[in-house]
Amino acid sequence: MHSIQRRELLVQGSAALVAIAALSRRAYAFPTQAGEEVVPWLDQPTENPNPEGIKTQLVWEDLDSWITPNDKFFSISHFNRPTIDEKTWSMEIEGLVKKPLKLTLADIRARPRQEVVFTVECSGNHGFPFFTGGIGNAKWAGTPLAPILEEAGVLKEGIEVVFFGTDESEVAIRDVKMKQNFARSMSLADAMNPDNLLCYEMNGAALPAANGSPLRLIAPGWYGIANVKWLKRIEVRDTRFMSLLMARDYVTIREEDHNGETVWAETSVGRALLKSAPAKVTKKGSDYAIVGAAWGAPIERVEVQIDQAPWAPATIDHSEEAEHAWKIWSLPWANPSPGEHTVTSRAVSTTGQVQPAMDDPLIAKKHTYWESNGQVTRHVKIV
Ligand SMILES: Nc1nc2c(c(=O)[nH]1)N[C@H]1C(S)=C(S)[C@@H](COP(=O)(O)O)O[C@H]1N2
Ligand SMILES: [Mo]
Repeated sequence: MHSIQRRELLVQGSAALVAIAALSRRAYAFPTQAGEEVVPWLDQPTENPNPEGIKTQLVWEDLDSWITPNDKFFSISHFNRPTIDEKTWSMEIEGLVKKPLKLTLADIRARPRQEVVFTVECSGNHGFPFFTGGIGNAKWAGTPLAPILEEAGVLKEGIEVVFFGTDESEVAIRDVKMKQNFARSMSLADAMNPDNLLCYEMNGAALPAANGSPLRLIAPGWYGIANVKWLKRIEVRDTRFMSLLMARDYVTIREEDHNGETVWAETSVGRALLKSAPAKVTKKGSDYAIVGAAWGAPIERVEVQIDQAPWAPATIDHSEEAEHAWKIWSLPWANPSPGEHTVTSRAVSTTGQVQPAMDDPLIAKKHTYWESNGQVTRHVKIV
């Protein structure tokens, strides 16, 4: 830590002096310090109308660890929530492969183990007033998917890999009603990413039923929807796959401007997008601070705006970091005046992208609630 501080000091010169001064006052956002209180936000999520589908949302004020414990991790179910006996469970890898495979959990556990800390966010998060805690960060463990696809031997025509869950529902399109399993796909190139895991463990424990036991896909860098739970079957196909959750739902509809002409773009939700949110305002004696998280892309910095004041740079907590995990940031708030205030954060990526404001056309001209990565403003009252 000290050597890093010294290096930053040398590189960034006097700007770093200011940063170090802030660091020494509050080097780490976590853990919560003795005597520290959280000032609750005035704007609270509204009542969840779908408690079966959306469970255990993150309560931002309670964020006090980089890893989200399993019993506090959100879970989403579009269809039913299957309970699967892992002893009789197996999964097929089939379709356009030379050698179809049938793997038991023991087979999968016997393969090389790989871990990844990955922040999963539902692309609908912040898309509704009742849905603002569809995010969590866990250490996932499993075996890489790519070598399994290689072993099965994808045929030359194979371009698409479809992941089927055990959960099912009746789906209707036009006048056709059909029983469908949850299904999402990826291009073969995306599926072969060495980060993708067939995951059986979450934060050192067996994958909980709510999060996809006995096996789920973990696709770091993708929105939650790509991370298919309760896996039943993997199939390689020679065309793009247009399931309910690829092509009809989880579709972002956005007005785009093409030389003055409006074009309506419809895109399937896929990779995660740059985002941040204030988590909480803390108070210790008369010292206030704002703590938050940033994720979805490699983060260069996070800035915070209080009321209409200029954007101020937050300090990123480097004590716990991973490529696909959220970064925790904090900012001291000197002498806030009594009364109501707004707190907004924006993340800036290493490629210079800025998290869009709510009135940016990217957000304002988006007509569906998916991929709601606009800046989050919270309201707080200082007494
Ligand atoms: N089989 C299956 N997989 C699924 C889902 C589902 O309903 N069924 N929901 C998806 C959605 S929308 C999200 S956001 C993530 C959430 O993962 P979690 O429930 O472990 O938090 O799981 C995804 N995987
Ligand atoms: Mo989701």
